[in-house]
Order: sequence, then structure tokens, then C-alpha cells
Amino acid sequence: VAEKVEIGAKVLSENERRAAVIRAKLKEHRIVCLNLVSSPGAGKTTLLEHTLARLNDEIRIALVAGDVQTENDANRLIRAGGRQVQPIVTRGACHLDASMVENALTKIALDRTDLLFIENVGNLVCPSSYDLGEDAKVVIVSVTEGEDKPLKYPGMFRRSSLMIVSKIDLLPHCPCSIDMLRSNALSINGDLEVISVSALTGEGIDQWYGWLRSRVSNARATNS
Ligand SMILES: Nc1nc2c(ncn2[C@@H]2O[C@H](COP(=O)(O)OP(=O)(O)OP(=O)(O)O)[C@@H](O)[C@H]2O)c(=O)[nH]1
Ligand SMILES: [Mg+2]
Repeated sequence: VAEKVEIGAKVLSENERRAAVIRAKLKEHRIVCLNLVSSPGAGKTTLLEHTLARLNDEIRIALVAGDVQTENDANRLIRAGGRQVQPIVTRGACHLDASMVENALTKIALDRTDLLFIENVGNLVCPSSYDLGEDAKVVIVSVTEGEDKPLKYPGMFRRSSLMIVSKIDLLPHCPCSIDMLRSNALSINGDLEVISVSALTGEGIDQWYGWLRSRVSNARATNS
């Protein structure tokens, strides 16, 4: 008997199925999950180190740190005060997938977590296609990368909720227009929020903390 395939019905890929399981589990625990994506070296780990230093006593933070090789980032986050940090070494893969995250989450106490950061592998292409069960993707672009990056890698900017422009302390040394970067990003995704920060000087970083606080308090309010 030939199996009927429902045309038009969405066939979930294995990754999407697992991401949905993760999302449901995190929702059950009222955990806000953010997937941090960027090109290599844009400043993801540095931003997380500062975030831990500032918010660790206020918000219960867990972190999953993905890298192609080494556990360097996870170790940095532990040194910065991270209480629940899980490394994922992809051994060549250019992105995290939902099964890797699902496995890492078995080692995290979800009932003692309010906010989960997933630091993805530095890459502006592949991670955009893999749903990890996050509430939002946060794309970080440093001022040294060029204003055209949203136009060249539109998928990542289309799927992100927030763009952080990082390393703004370097603006005197490189010809970057944040206005142009912002308008390029908004031409791809008109709903994208934008925050400009320097982890080095602390400029703008309170806005990032405010954004995080409101996500966490909204999650508590909507799910309670
Ligand atoms: N000037 C300046 N340098 C920064 C800032 N934030 C990060 N850096 C530097 O940028 C480099 C890369 O920072 P990381 O935080 O390791 O970047 P990353 O995005 O985590 O890198 P990968 O995980 O390898 O993709 C380091 O040398 C940081 O010290 C900043 O706000 N200003
Ligand atoms: Mg890193």
C-alpha cells in the first residue's frame, strides 16, 4: 500500500524536531535562551564574561560554549564566574546543532536557570540554518568587519532579533559608520533591534543588560 504523503504539510527535519523538544523543555522551566552568533572573534565570549561579572548574582545564568576545537571559551566563562558552563567541541563542524545542545543540556540544572546563553561557533553562514530551540538569535558584528556584512550574510540578520555592534571603542581607528551598518541591517530585517557596545570601556553595555533583564522578567510574567 502506497503511503500517502500529505502535500503541503511541513515535514520537520530531525534538527527542527529536536529544537522543538528543547524549546518546550526550556519554556516549561521559564528559561530565556539566546543563541549568540557572529563571525570569529567579534567578541561573543568577551561580552559574556562581562555579562557574568555584572548579572551573575541577579540572574541565574547557564552557558553552552561551542567551538570547532578547544574548550577555551568554556574555560574563560568559568573563570569569569560562570556557575553552569558546558563546552561543546564540534571537531570540525562549523555550527552547533540541536542534538549537541540537547546533550549539553542534560548536564545543566534547568530548575536552577533563568537565562541560557548558547555561544555558537564563529561563522556568519551555517549557524543561521540550525534552530537550537532558542528564543532569539543575537548577532554580534564588530566595527572592524565592514558595514556591508548584513547585506552579504542576510540569512543570519533576517533570523536574528538583536544586533549588537561591538568594539565601538575602535571607531576612532577604523572607518566604520554605525548608521550605515544599522540601515543595511534594517534593510534585511526591519524588526531587528540594535545596541552598540564596547566591552572594553563599558560604553553602551547597560543597554544590553537592560535588554536581558526585560527578556527574563517578561518570560517570568508571561509564563506565571
Ligand atoms: N577593542 C576591543 N576589543 C574587544 C572587545 N571585545 C572583544 N575584544 C577582543 O576581540 C578578540 C576576540 O574576542 P572574543 O570574545 O574571543 O570573540 P569571540 O566572538 O568569542 O570569538 P570566537 O569564539 O573565536 O568566534 C579578543 O582579543 C578580545 O579581547 C571590545 O569591546 N573592544
Ligand atoms: Mg568565543
